[in-house]
Amino acid sequence: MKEYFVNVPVIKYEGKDSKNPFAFKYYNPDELVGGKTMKEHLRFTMSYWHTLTANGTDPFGVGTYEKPWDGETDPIKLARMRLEGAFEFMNKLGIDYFAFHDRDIAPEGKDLAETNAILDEIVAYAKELMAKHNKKLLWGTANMFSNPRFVHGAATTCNADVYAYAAAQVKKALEITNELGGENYVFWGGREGYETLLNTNLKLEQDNLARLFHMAVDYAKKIGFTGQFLIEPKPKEPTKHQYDFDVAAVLAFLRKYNLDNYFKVNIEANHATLAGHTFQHEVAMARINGALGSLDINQGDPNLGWDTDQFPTNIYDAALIMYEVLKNGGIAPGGLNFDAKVRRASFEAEDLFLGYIAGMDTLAKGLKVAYKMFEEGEFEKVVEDRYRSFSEGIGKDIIEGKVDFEALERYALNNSTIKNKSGRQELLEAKLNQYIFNE
Ligand code: XLS
Ligand code: CA
Ligand code: CA
Repeated sequence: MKEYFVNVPVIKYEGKDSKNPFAFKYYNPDELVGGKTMKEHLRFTMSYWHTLTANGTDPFGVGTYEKPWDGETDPIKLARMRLEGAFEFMNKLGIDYFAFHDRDIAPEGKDLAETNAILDEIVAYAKELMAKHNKKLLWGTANMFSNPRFVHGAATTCNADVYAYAAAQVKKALEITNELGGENYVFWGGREGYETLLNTNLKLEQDNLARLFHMAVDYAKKIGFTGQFLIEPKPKEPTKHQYDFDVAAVLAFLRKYNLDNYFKVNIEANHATLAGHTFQHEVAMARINGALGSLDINQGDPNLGWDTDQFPTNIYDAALIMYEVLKNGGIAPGGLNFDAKVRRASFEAEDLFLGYIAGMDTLAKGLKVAYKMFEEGEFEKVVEDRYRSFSEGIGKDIIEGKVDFEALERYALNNSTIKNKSGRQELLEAKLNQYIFNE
């Protein structure tokens, strides 16, 4: 097969003192961390859209990225070249998984029938290349936000014809995800929200969204798709109010519509910060609710404040996220998907590899720091001690449901000395630094 990224070698682990930009300094795929290899812990995944399809366009200017297939005008040939490039890209980085939207891998035709036929042709080729290169699909999804038909939404549109189209598109996306052995299926509702309540039936839109999810669950059963369904929260962008605002909003929605047994969440770092949360908050919220599905690992820029989808280089986030993942017992069948793009000015094809290397090294280091924190249990012990009052006396009675308002009032009236203890945040943050510096 033709080589596309000719200036980039196979990326190997060279250790922390390496000066080679095309080498891993911390990600050593076969290194054991607590009985599992780094590769097994991290389940790194290539995002098809940012890596193969994006061109660096921003609201003020056209694309800048240079790609080996530039100049190819036949859309089918272009799709096939990108697919070949995708496998070379994964091979060179040692990434086993990819994730894609239906419209990333194949162009649309003149109508739905032709679009589906083109998709089938490309999916068949993807299946062949997956077998040849031993690659797996972490998740598939339907892009129901780029085409102008979704101007009023997809599952939350005011137009029933568009709703039917969206349903047909999800049906097909589920079929191809199943065909490629996808381990998950993601819903990100780019246009599922609203701009003004002056023209919006809030209840009908959310009821219809739930109807589409139920149809997806039913259809998955019908075709034997056993992958995990995921919803990806995001509070805004492109709509002002998106229904899947954050993990808490998604959980409330799932419970209201009896969907909580079928769905977990795919959490993206940059979406968490847009919702005013830390990434760790969102992951912890999902974990304690048994709903942690998968992670889109990137980071935003606090000075910009929009979804910049940058490669993750923040070691604090990496360590704290991997700490949550370890507490969760791992992330499988989800993974760590680089929903990240290089900056518009980093337009050479090599920059993409450098972005992945930076991200993979950061997460690998984060994993090692987190494993030490997890194994030594220092922070867990602090938390346990902090709540000790609930494991004895009146606290225990509260937990065991043995007391009511009257009993607690009696207790409070007879207890004239309430004493609190310091939360020691500064000490704990210094301890976290110590784990990071020493690992
Ligand atoms: C956009 C989302 C999107 C989803 C998949 O902000 O991150 O890329 O991950 O549709
Ligand atoms: Ca994402
Ligand atoms: Ca994003």
